[in-house]
Amino acid sequence: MNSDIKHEQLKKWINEVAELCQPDQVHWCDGTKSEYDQLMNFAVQHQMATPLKKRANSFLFRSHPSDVARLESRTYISTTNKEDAGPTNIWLDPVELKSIMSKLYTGCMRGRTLYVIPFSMGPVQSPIAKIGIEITDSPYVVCNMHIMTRVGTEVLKKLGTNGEYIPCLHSIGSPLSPGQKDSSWPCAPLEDKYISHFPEENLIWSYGSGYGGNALLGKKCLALRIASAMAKREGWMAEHMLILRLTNPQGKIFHIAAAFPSACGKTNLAMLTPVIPGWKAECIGDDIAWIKLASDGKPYAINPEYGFFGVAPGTSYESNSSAMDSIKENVIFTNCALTDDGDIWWEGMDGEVPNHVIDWKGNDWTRGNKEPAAHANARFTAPARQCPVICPDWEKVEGVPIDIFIFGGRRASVVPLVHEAYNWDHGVFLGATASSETTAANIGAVGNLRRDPFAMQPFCGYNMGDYFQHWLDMGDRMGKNAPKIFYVNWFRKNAEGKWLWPGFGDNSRVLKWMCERVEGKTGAVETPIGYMPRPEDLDLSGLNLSPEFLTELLRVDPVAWQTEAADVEKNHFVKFGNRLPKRLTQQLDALKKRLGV
Ligand code: GTP
Ligand code: SPV
Ligand code: MN
Repeated sequence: MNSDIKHEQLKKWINEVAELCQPDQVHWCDGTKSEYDQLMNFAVQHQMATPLKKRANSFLFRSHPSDVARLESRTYISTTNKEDAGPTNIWLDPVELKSIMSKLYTGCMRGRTLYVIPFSMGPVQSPIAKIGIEITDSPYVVCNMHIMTRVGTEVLKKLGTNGEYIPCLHSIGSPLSPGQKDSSWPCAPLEDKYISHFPEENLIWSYGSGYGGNALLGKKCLALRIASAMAKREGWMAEHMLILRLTNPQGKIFHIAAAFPSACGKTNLAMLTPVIPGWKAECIGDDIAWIKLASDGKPYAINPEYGFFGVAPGTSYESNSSAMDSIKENVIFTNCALTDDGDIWWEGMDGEVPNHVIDWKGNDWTRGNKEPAAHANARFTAPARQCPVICPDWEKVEGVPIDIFIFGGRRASVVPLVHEAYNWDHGVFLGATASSETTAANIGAVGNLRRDPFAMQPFCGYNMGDYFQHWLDMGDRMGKNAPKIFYVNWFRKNAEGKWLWPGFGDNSRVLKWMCERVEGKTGAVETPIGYMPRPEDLDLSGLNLSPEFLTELLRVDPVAWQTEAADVEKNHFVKFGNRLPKRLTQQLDALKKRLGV
């Protein structure tokens, strides 16, 4: 295969890495089903994967208990000047970081195969797409990349003899000595794990973890961290956003892009089943949007991915039937529980809790056990084309025109169900000050309130202050074509800790209000934080929501919001120093004034 590769610079890079990492062999991936099958066979034979009797061509992997999610504390943005990484990223000097990692990479693939994965983020022929080459020593990563990205010879063909690509070097960091038995999820200890980005040279080096965004480098590393820096330089946007198409009963189409932090509802909203008669929703993407302004002045978005890497716990026919129907076959499950009849299970699935399963650690688990059977960040990897509500235009090379941007997060209190920005700058302020409770999608404390601007806190590959400015600049360029901006919170709770809002399919009620706002067909009231629906502006037909719950969902507590504003000023905006756009300070001042501060 190597001899067929016409791209000299690519071959040179592969040879250099092979010399450094010293694998037993090099395999160029062609993206075919037979390649996938061979790798899965290998994983099954080496007790890394369990084939599932109940789901065709589907496999369960159990990760090492130390390697269960993204690792923000070991994720680096490495730029020449520290200020260019900004206050929200962990920075290391590129020379120092490369020296540390080169030592780790030395001989790290001994006893293993080096796989070269040519992949495209976005439909191969899309003008918005980008090519990456991931080197990895993990068959699990190769199989996941097969599902999550477009892999194979088509990509190499497009690359030609000198095409541009983003080099993504990954190793699990666990060489094998001759005769050594492999473990079922080899990885390196925490202190040797590095997920490193060099945005000045569009380069990714990841070492030591085999899980999710740490290892499937097309996703967060390329499509968000590196792409956001490229987008800033080149005048487009790389966002942590789902994309969905909503069609109203009159047949009018709306495209919505929504940014929520990890494990805060993107996959669920992307696939929602509207509860309001006559409204139809179709999924275009569930995690990432790449957006470019077209000649008509509108922002067009593509989903750069090819599959879903979705949170398993909580997914059920009740909450997300489209996700359940997407995962019937050809799926990789990670850290789910295994039932006695050879299926997967997790907390929140429909039906009875099984009496006995093998939990995500591989141990016997019986009903009533205090520990969850599936890890809270257990995931499914499924081809997007298997989604029953995938939009027929999901692979349209020019993307779809966005009408509405939504920001949001997980807030048990203070933040109402929905509010609308007064204008673009106010919308950018809403994005820039977004906050959420932390989730199991990252290794670390869960439930801690933090600012997560634009749901990009862990994913912006450059100074977040400059990113805010980029949003303002894009708005200026779009002018009257700029989408309306909304902010939602599906997660407000009452004093007893109960969700006030049913969520999931009922979120269509809120989307309907947004679409009618775009059309100028429905009312709203001005509040200090933005426009909000009056109870009568929301379509609540058929919903059994108590008046007290509705009042609480739409309540804006001025005192609590004064505290929010003070927190933004004293703990958030200060971090950005002179990189904070003046226009956002003006928005904060205007908010304070509306709050009477
Ligand atoms: P990442 O893949 O990490 O980026 O997550 P995501 O933003 O796609 O989140 P996802 O849709 O997978 O939802 C995460 C968790 O939140 C799941 O357990 C869901 O069941 C739950 N969830 C999603 N939407 C809602 C909602 O509207 N209301 C409530 N209460 N829970 C929700
Ligand atoms: C997220 O954490 O936002 C994810 C999962 O989508 S991972 O691919 O691990 O980043
Ligand atoms: Mn995500």
